[in-house]
Amino acid sequence: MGELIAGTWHRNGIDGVLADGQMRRAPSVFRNWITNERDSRFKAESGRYHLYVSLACPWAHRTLIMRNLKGLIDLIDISVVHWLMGEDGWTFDPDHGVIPDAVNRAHFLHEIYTISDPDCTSRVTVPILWDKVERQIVSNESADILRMFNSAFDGCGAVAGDYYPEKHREEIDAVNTRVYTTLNNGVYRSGFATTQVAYEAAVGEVFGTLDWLEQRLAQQRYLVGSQLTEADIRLFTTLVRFDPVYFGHFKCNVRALADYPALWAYTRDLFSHPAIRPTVDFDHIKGHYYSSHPWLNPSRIVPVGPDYDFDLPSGREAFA
Ligand SMILES: N[C@@H](CCC(=O)N[C@@H](CS)C(=O)NCC(=O)O)C(=O)O
Repeated sequence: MGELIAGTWHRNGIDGVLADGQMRRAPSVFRNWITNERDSRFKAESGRYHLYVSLACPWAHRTLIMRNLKGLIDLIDISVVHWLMGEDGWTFDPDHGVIPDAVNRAHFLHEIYTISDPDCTSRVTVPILWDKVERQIVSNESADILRMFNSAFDGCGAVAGDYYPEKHREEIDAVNTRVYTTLNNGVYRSGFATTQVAYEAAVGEVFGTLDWLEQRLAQQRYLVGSQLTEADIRLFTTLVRFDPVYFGHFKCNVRALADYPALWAYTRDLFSHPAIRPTVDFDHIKGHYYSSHPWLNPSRIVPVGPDYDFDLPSGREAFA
């Protein structure tokens, strides 16, 4: 990777573009950890933490799914930003699906970062896990928030279920690494590339990984072992956006997700899960991407398709 071109962080919401045209994602800066240990600074407690999300964002989406799976709805309340990420970033402008900020009464999401750290100059991203007691951000890294939700609240009302089981951790980590680099983030690297070479490299990786996943999921219902794990949650939020957004908007159009029989059935299987289905909002997803990147879509027209039925039976139960 080359050097970051000065001044491109924050530009039009892109994380950063390197001199050779590759997009690079900025690292998350708040990395505290909630635990259930007695002397923990961020102790797991019902009602203490608040989650800020966008329904459009695949990273925030992961945390919403885990919150549902672990029965944390009554323990951790949420705010949902407006789907448009404009000049001022995320806002709480009223619209369907928006849940205003009842904790800090912010109108712009950047206010939350400033309350937490008045000198903060980092990117303002979702998700954010907020501590009402310390009045600061615990974490703005979705991968960490997933792990915290998976186990930290088990002693204070979370429902049973381990989505990062000890015996599969190595394999989950390995799958996550490939899926993150080449697919979750790969679609962004494809869409935000500013040279043909950088774009073709990224899109090649996207489809290399989709081909690999298709083979794997033709043999088994879930990515690792025989149960739903965080690896599936992390993959799902990219797959469900693939044909509606990434195929066209991010130029990931070698094949459609629906051209992959196992991956398409897998996506519908997860979509039908009672903890997952209510977290998918295609209006926020499509509205966000097609309207928030005017350099990719200057007209901001939101395509009407694809005309898919995510509710079609998946037939994946046969693997169970
Ligand atoms: N590493 C972060 C990335 C989160 C992220 O990039 N979120 C995007 C929305 S999809 C965002 O808020 N971007 C704001 C911006 O680009 O200014 C995580 O996984 O939690």
